[in-house]
Amino acid sequence: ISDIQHLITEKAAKFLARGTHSLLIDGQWVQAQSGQTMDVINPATEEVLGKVPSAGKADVELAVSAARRAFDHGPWSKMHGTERERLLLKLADLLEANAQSFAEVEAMDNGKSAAIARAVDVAVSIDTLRYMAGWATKIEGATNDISVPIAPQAEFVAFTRREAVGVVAAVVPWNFPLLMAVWKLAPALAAGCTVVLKPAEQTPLTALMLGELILEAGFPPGVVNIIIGDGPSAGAPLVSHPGIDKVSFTGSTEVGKLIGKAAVENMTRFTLELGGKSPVIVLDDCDPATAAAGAAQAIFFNHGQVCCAGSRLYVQKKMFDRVVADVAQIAESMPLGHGLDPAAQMGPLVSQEQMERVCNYIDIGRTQGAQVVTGGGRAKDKGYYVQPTILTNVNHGMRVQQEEIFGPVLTAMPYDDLDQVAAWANDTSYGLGASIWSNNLSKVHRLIPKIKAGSVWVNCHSMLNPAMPFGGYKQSGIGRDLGKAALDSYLETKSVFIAV
Ligand code: TXE
Repeated sequence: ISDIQHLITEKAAKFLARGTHSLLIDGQWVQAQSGQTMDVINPATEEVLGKVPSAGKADVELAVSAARRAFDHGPWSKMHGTERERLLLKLADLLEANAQSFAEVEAMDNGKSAAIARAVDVAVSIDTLRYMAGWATKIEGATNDISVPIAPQAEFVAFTRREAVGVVAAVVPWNFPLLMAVWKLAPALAAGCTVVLKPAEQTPLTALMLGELILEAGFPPGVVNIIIGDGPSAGAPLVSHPGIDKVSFTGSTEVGKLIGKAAVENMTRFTLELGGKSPVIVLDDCDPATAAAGAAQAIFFNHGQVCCAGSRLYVQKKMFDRVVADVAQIAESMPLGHGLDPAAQMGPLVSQEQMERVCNYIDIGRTQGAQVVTGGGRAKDKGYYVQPTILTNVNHGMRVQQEEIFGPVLTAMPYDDLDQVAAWANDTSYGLGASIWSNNLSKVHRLIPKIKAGSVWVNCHSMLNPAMPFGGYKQSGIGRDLGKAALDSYLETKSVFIAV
């Protein structure tokens, strides 16, 4: 810490200087029952940034019991929407006041730029808390004018109530650690649920900082519990616990399927936001330089570790060479460096494992006949950096064209006409996002309904807003984060008939 102390806020330095962190269970900071800890690694330096408890089944048990008590009997169960709204707004204000510290810790834990973390991760977390706070006072059922055929003379008052689903297990990944935690916490708390949050083991720190603000804001004990641990030891017992009423997961499709199966055993509700292989479709009427800049942003933002990253580029064949050359030039001019370096545009990938996985995919591409236009492997000797990479000469039979790489690797293919590109755009098992680059409104409108994806962006990519639902078609998931759709997924509907 002493080496970088001058680069970061006093609050961030103090937090990191603790060295060993704790779990948040029932309003208390505690160590794992087993006493075990694990290291948190700074991916830019490969050094240990701190230690966190490694939770297991016993800690899951305590956290779920605390959340259960808070939901069933605690003061939370008697708090009205106005009170939940006030607490969520207070949390947003506290996060805003500490935005820089959160951005710096996120940068060191995940590898991303602190400036981006502040402008995106932290800023959108604040917006999401404020947006969802508003829903807490707007949860409404409906009254119905009904008659019942078997008793036509009888009169009824009939209405629906929306009620919090209960205790939520929120399991989140490492690419946007704080933001993903907030995407789950904000609607769950607005709805009146209590939560056990499990951040990714690679990036647990900002969730723990958020836990401190949650206590400071005044959320009652047990309303939010945070356990740190890996998938098999902590995630699996959490999502299969019978005390959990709903699981909300963001992560790989592989683990999403395991979670879905475990949840169905207990009829636990679940929403899954999973992987993607999102196409970027460039039509022949648009400015090639603008499309290239957009395509580069679509894949290289957050080093390609974005579930809706634009990882497949399709350019109408007469513009293909020009657009690919422009994206390659942008890739080659992007400085790589650690998250606290203001000049760096791309940082390291999150972990050694992820770096190796991405480099392995580039090698698979080569072996299957892809041509490397730029990049092609690891950058730097220290830190988990991967060169921004573009592969051409690819086809839909190749693994690099079908599987989520989750790194700064773009595949590019030329196409002839709209029917062909629409078919190719849909020719993967995923369906999270897609972007269309064109000024021809009629062609754009003809393409939008053909694309099987939860989000379609026109002349932009990866645009998100707390008011706009986000989620996947096909194997990219079930259900939606954000928007009213997210709030609804944390509510049950009760039908009430009163004979009068
Ligand atoms: O994801 P995991 P990993 C994709 C991306 C990446 C690949 C592997 O392609 O290369 O997944 O990343 C928890 N029960 N995405 O292995 O395992 C885990 O502890 C319950 C896309 O890191 O899905 C973490 O908190 N939980 C993605 C979370 O699941 C389990 C973001 C996500 O980890 C569990 C991340 C289990 N059995 C990776 N096993 C996106 N769509 O944004 C693991 N976990």
